[in-house]
Amino acid sequence: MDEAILAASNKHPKPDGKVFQYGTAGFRMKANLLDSVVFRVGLIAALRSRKLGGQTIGIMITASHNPPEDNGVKLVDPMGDMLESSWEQYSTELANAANEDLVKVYRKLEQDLRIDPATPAKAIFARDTRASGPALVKALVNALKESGTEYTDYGLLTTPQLHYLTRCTNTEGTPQSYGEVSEKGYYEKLSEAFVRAMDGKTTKGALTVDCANGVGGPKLKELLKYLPTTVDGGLQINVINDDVLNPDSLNSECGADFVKTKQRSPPSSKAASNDRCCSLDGDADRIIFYFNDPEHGFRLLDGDKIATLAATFIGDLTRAARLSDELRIGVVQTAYANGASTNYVEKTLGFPVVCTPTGVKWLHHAATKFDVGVYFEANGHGTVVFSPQALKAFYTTKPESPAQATALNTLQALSELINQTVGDALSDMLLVETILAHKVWTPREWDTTYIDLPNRLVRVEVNDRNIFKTTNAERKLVEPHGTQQQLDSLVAKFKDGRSFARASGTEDAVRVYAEAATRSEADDLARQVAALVR
Ligand code: NG1
Ligand code: ZN
Repeated sequence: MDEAILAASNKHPKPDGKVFQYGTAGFRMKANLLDSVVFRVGLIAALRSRKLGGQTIGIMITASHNPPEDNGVKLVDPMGDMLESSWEQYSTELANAANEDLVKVYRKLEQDLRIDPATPAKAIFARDTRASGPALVKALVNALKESGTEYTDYGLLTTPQLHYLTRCTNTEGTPQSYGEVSEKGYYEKLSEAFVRAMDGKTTKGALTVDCANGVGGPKLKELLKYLPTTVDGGLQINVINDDVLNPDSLNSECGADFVKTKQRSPPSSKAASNDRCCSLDGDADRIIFYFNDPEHGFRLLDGDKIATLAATFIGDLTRAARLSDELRIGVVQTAYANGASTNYVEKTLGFPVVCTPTGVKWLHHAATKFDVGVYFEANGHGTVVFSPQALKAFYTTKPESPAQATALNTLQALSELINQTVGDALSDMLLVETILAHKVWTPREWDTTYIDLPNRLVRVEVNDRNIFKTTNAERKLVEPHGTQQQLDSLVAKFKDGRSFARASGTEDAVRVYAEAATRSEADDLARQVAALVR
């Protein structure tokens, strides 16, 4: 087998002098540099699967919101969560092994991790719509074959669909079964749960969905075939930016990242004032909502607003279901969450807020400490996770009134509708539609639940971003020495000022975030902190 792996790896040689790192989003870079990395990720999947007694590992080839010429690859653990942190290091090691040492490093990992090479290995994989995807799939398949890994190629999928299928595959035929192991099973699960959660309520007007010209487009259109139409009180959806034939259009002038960073609708949107709109990102694991207010212009309903909406609704339901004393609801955010949202959750809703470092795996982990853990990054990546106790309470509590029965029924439906493995734009979209329908809210009513503090996010190019070391969920700098004191004294000059600087995990830059009482003060503070770290 070693000779076969070596021979195959020689067809996917590592480019000279390139250093790779498994970061918050796996490996991500210009697609033409990825061939060797994807091959080696295939080998890691084999090791990981064998280490876990032959459970199936997921592999997703995508670069999410990055430009079309980029691509990336990430691994999914058996329950559909992100690869366990300690394995990021092993992946990095194998990706950086010299061509001639590859088999040696592979076998050494196998030995060090006490992996029995005789254990069967299984993997499933999918890709987004990028033009570079099929060639990278070939590299992956070569590694899976030569490492003796049994695999299923699911073709094009959204990232959360691959997470769903990974979990379904590993729980099939057990009491923890997560759903039917097929793409169709995903649509059926979502649509059945949606109809049940809506409980006869209807949405008002259409929702315009911008699919970033990515894989979310065809998958949303597929999902719509399973959902009830407006005639039976279902959804009215206008799909835009669903061109997957022209690869250059991906994430171009559209998509969640464009809308969030440019603070404007995609130019292609024909939505009228006050119309509900949302944008997915390139692999449909992020979603943000927005609308154009005739008085105040563009209004963004970001991940913070989705989190507060979900926490409010689930909080109301648990009270109506008489479960609020036994179930702990909490919200997990990162330092990028707007201060007004944190304040709203703690003071108005009365739920605890936990702050974690950037990266969904941290948020997800913290959310599982609650019975109902609502987590969203401000950029729209997130979901709600339910503890086994919460699920048990939803399904076994004997209702003593019709109102309690209804609330329990809706909670059960939500636990099916919400993707428990990872943030899922399609599932989150249906969740928001459900809540707005129940509350009979327009986006404007949702928007006015609290008012965001003006804020500014700046990307600062520095010589070496690795000198910036943080603590306290990335909110304080410990290195370079003295910088935090200077930052603190800048912040002190601004009313409601808050600012932090951290090295990006996905780009070669430092990000500076600032918020303050007014727009100009937030801009000013961001500028001053950027100058400090530059
Ligand atoms: P970095 O580059 O580490 O700031 C960005 C996003 C994260 C997360 C990751 C993974 C911001 C400020 N940061 O991380 O929220 O989504 O990419 O894609 O949006
Ligand atoms: Zn994404």
